[in-house]
Amino acid sequence: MSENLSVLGKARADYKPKLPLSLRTGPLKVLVNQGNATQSVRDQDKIKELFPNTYGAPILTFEAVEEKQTAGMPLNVGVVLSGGQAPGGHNVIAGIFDGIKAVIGGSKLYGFLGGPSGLVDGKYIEIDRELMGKYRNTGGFDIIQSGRTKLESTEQFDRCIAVVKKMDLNAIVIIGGDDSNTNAAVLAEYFAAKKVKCSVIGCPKTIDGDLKNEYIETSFGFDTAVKTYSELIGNIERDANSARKYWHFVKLMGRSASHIGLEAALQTHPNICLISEEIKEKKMTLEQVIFSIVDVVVARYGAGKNFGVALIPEGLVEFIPEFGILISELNEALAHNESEIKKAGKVAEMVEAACKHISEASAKLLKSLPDGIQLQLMLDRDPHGNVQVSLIETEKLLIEMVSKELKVRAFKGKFAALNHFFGYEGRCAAPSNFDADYCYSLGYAASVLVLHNKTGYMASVRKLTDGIDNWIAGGVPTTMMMNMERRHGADKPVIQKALVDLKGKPFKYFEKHRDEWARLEDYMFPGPIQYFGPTEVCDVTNYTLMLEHDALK
Ligand code: FBP
Repeated sequence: MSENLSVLGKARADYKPKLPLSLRTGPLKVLVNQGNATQSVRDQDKIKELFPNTYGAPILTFEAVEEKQTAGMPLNVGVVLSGGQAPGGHNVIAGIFDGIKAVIGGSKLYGFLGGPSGLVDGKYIEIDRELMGKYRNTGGFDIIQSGRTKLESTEQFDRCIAVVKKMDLNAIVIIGGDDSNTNAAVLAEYFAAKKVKCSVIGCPKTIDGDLKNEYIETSFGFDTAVKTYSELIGNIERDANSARKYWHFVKLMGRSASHIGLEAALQTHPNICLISEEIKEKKMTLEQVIFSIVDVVVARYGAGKNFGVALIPEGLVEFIPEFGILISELNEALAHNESEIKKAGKVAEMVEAACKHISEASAKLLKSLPDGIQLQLMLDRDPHGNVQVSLIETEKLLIEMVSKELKVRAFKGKFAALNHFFGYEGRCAAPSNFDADYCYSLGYAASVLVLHNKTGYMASVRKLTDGIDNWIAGGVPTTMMMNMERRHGADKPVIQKALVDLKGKPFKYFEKHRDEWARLEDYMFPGPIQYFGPTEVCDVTNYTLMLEHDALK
């Protein structure tokens, strides 16, 4: 790591993340309360059959007590950072580090290098106090790097077992999103079936905000990433309102879910914000989506405002029904005929080859798209079978189609549109105070789960808008969040993604205000994340969480 810490970086290194009261007495004095047996969100029989050893475990909640609850034995723990970066990952590791060292000084933390492949290949480093000290409260995953290898084959699992035995590990903590935590659950089940005494614990990470439910109120990193994007969007709005000559189309990361776009809209009040989940619910065609944008452009022009800001979720195309069908047909076609389709090499030939394996309607749509988008739709899926939506230039597609429609409508003004894509700009930002504290608490909670030999659990910290003292730490069985979904042309057990709830309070708030935001320049400029200063400025979390918990003041 670079030793060139900025002035802020140096000051930030001294920040002491806060823990909830239930963890503040140290891991040994934590009472683990067990709830009732649980079941998966859907497909219970199938998930139970696939996870016979780990299914049905109870929810766990931690409580600080006076008496030690268990003897302090040395723990050897391996940690993996998996998938896309999210602010606060280093603090999760710091929480695990401090937790196991508080059990007994001789405990050791190892970091597997480069994501899950480091675990399979036995590539790791020991994370000691000095190394950990350089990464506290920093963004990024660079302490041990990340990767997207999917753990799924028996051969990989057996290699993990060999590594675990050689390193004499008590536990592996996998810090990842829905797919990586699915891997963690499958690995936990495999270890349990093979009587390997090594726990597998997950931690909920992803800027996308789509790994959430009653017990996982938010995934870490969402808060910081969205605050970073909102700062940039606010700056763009101010520029648009000053120059009054451009329309800015801003695509935002977030995969299938529009949580990032919705939260950024709540923070900045743009003129347009598309919500993929709503488009799907209303079964809007691509043409209708374009018309809805053009209507706003024309109305604003009519009011003398030939400028504006539009937010576009990166997963949009998957939710426009005809695109959704095209993508799932292409997924199947590529899963079974990839070499035949890709052999051609040239886009037009690949399109021809793909069209032989998809419906007539999808073939027509694919052929009608610009070359660049055709190619982007046929790129390799990620190791989990997801289409790589961050590589599809939806913002450019929309600009092109809006321009065409404006010509059809004989638009008198000049439509000067600029495109932006915000994703990487926020994924490694230094964690907000909220993420710094939340992540540290998640890591510390993971160390308690390890101490109590729990496996197949995800660390959980709840009541996140109630003040840190009252946060409830514990563990949730990962199988509880699972259902069966189609991936890579086959049905697989996966953690159910949490998409934007159209009946939820964040969306309802947005729906109530968006027409006004479309017409007016009610822009909000959130500015940069503040780390030092009054608590109402520095410790405030995001609108999504506050609205969901009726905590918006
Ligand atoms: P995760 O689900 O792994 O947390 O992904 C987060 C994310 O930033 C998505 O928003 C985005 O689509 C994807 O990663 C891009 O990842 P990559 O840079 O590996 O293509």
